[in-house]
Amino acid sequence: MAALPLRSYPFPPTQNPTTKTHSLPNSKSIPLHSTTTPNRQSLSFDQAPPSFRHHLLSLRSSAMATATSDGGFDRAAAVKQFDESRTGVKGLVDVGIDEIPPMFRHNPDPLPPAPTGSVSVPTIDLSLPRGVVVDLIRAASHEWGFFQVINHGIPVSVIDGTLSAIRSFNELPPSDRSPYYSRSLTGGVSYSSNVDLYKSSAASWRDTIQVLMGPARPDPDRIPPVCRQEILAWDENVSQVGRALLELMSEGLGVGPHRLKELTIGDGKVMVCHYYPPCPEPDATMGVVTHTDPGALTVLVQDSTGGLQVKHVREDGECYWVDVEPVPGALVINVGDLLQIISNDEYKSVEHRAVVRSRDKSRVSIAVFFNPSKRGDTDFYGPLPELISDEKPAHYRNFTMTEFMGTFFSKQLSSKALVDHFKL
Ligand SMILES: O=C(O)CCC(=O)C(=O)O
Repeated sequence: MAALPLRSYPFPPTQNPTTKTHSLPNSKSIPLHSTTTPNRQSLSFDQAPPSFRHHLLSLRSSAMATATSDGGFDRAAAVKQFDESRTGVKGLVDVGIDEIPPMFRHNPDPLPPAPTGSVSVPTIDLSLPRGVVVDLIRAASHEWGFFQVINHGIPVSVIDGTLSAIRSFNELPPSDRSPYYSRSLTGGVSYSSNVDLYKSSAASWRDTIQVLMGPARPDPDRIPPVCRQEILAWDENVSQVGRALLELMSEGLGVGPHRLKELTIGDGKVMVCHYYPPCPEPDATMGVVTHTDPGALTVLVQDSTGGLQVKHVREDGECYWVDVEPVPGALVINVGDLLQIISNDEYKSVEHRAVVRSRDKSRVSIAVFFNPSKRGDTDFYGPLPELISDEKPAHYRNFTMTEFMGTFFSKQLSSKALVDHFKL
């Protein structure tokens, strides 16, 4: 992650993001025709306007090989040229590459996938009696840090429509997407590839729209029209589910239903809408590298492609990557670092990643990160006092959100060190 506005991922800023003084880049100059008519087709190279074709061709050659004078690979130059193309990873696919550029190559991960059918992330039916749901969520949050929920109240048609709107934006002609491309989150909305592009050692195969949804929403005009209504409605829907889950998880800690909400968790929200284009060499790259989520709670929806994997230590001590199998209509919930700390390790923040699965299919997922909106110098976070006793002393010290976020942004996205940093 680079410059300051970018540092909002996955924490919303404390200032009001509706300030209109900066980009969404050129938002006032985006031609109407490019945004009011959703184009649900991918653009082939031949269909691109001639000026853009030239741009795409130079992008292809520079992304494939950016040579240094000693014959080596100049990663910094490749990254810069890729970023300046302003069309993301999808822009590479649009020009028909048949191998991935070196800057996207990752080292293989030695951890094996779990044997098929041996273990699976729990799926919890929220329509079961409340006491049963609380117990199931408590157990899943403790053992897995991840679970899926069904019967959460969001219709499948809304889920499908939202995922499809995100896909539509990413499959607009490149010349229609690129005016939105920006690493700046000033204004509360950005579209770019790899939030940590300039920091990571290998880029990942994804493009992302980020929207800071709380405590204040951005000016809706900054969200691309082709997915605007869907993104705003998704925020409404997920916020309701998020609040309900926080109550259930609060009860699961034995501190009453409102304790976590009192900490303003649920009010600070960032939505990230990921698009993973089809990939000519899926096994050579990653969608999202191994990481834990720094905030309190994440609510994610994914399409039917699959690719999200959770690191899980089985009862026999073996550690595996376990697929979070797409369940139609389900939401994926996971505990973040902050909630692990607040719960004094009752709930676990678990490492996860997204692998790239398909040579010919794109994948869409939308994650909403919930964080406290109270960020003052006297607002301290740490293990809830109710959970601390002589038998169960505090595992972490208290800190302000300023210190917490500063620590997060000083590490790479893949780091697991945030929780350790505050350990006593
Ligand atoms: O796309 C996914 O399934 C995972 C996304 C994710 O882990 C993240 O945004 O932090």
